Amino acid sequence: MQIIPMLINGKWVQGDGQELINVVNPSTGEVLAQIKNASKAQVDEAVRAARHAYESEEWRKVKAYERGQLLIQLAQYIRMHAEEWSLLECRDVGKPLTQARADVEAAARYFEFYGGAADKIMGDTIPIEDGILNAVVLEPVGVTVHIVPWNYPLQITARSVAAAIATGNAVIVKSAEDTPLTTHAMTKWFADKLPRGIFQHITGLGRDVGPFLTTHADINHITFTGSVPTGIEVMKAAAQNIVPVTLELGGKSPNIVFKDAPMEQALEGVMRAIIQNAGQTCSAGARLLIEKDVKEMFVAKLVKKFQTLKIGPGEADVDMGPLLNHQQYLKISTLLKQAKENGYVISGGETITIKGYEKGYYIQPTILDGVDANATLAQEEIFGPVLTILTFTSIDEAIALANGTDYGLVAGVWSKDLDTAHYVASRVKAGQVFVNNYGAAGGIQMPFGGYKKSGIGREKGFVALRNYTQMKNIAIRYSTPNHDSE
Ligand code: TXE
Repeated sequence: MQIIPMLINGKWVQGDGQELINVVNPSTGEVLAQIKNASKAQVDEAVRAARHAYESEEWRKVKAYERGQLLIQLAQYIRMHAEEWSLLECRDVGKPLTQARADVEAAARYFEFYGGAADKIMGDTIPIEDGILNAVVLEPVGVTVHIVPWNYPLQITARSVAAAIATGNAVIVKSAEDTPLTTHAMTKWFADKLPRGIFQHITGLGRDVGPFLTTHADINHITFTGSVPTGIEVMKAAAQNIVPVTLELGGKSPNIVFKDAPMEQALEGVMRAIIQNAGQTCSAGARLLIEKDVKEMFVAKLVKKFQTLKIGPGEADVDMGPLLNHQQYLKISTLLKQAKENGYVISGGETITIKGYEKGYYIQPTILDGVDANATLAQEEIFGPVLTILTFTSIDEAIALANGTDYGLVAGVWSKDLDTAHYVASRVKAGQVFVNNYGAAGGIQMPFGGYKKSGIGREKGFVALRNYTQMKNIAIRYSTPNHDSE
């Protein structure tokens, strides 16, 4: 069985930890590979190597456009090996191949986008007075730590790593214990293309290895995507050394459907928003807010659509794959059991056993109705294909429901009326609002991040480059030669 090695200080090494941690294909239960925990000493070595590489003349001398070219080469390499990387992601996460292929293409686009941006990260000049040139320059922050979750491992690694390398930082990635495979593939590519220590990969259980990184005194930034409780831990750890964080912590995002919505598009949009990646998406459309007048019609059609979905192993390229692991499966099947006992399930609600794939973590896509807006099922992230319906009778009630959770990542508004759409978009507390679509095909270029407990800061787009740069103001006094000679 392959033990996925880490890349630390230019060397391929296994974690010092004794325990072998299985990396499992959620579609089949097959063990794909194993990892070991990095020790504190290994994390220290990685941080020291990153610091040394970052401060080196060798890295300083790499021109901005050369960093960009390197990232664009990686994008090209990813496209050339798209099928191989898609299969890795499909097996590691359990996602349908079509989704895995979209993730691989998105990763290529992140490297291309930030590769293109590398030599266009411009500062500013500020007028002060005659004899002073005041320049604002953007410098790299230094050593950046990237803690990646398991739901979109390749995309989420790519989006922050690409921005951090484009801006000239030294990067340490901690992959999620369940899904290290595509990060390992990326590490193999970077290994001989970058100076030693500029890109490193650490493996291990988050609760054990994560704090070695997040409490380290010699790192300069942490990008974390994951749950709210772990986000709080990361933020507390970072506070000890006044290290800035970018946090993306998921949501309970609403799709708000008005009676004048483009109905067929809304139906498809609402369904896709919750079944994509089996609902294990930070921006999943987990709540349907539906106007009372059209509820019966809309929900009847939605139930029909849900019931035609094909569920199965990722490699069969079905509509929906399994959940990621036993922990997620247990959590969600327990919630569904309670929902059934309370009479909320109007479609789905059962676990599924698929012949030949009995060890896979399959559940039916599920719709819940009758849940109180303040109940856990309508408030907390479930992170599975479970849609909770809430009903409204006025636009202000819709907005209050949309804003009535601790989260604020994404919202969808479905209405043909410009006034309605714009009014809602301006009042919903969410980092991204989509009108008559949901997700805008991924949106590499669009700032992404949350209001409230959905996080701090923004990823994606040009704005994310700011996460990895430090602003320095340089004021230069000069005098004219004639004045000097007087
Ligand atoms: O998350 P964690 P888990 C949510 C989702 C899911 C729940 C639990 O609701 O059901 O979180 O999933 C690393 N210091 N999201 O337990 O713990 C860990 O190794 C540093 C939403 O997987 O947040 C992994 O790499 N790192 C989310 C990453 O943090 C630590 C995506 C996420 O783990 C750590 C994933 C620590 N103390 C889960 N503990 C989204 N926003 O999309 C763990 N990690």
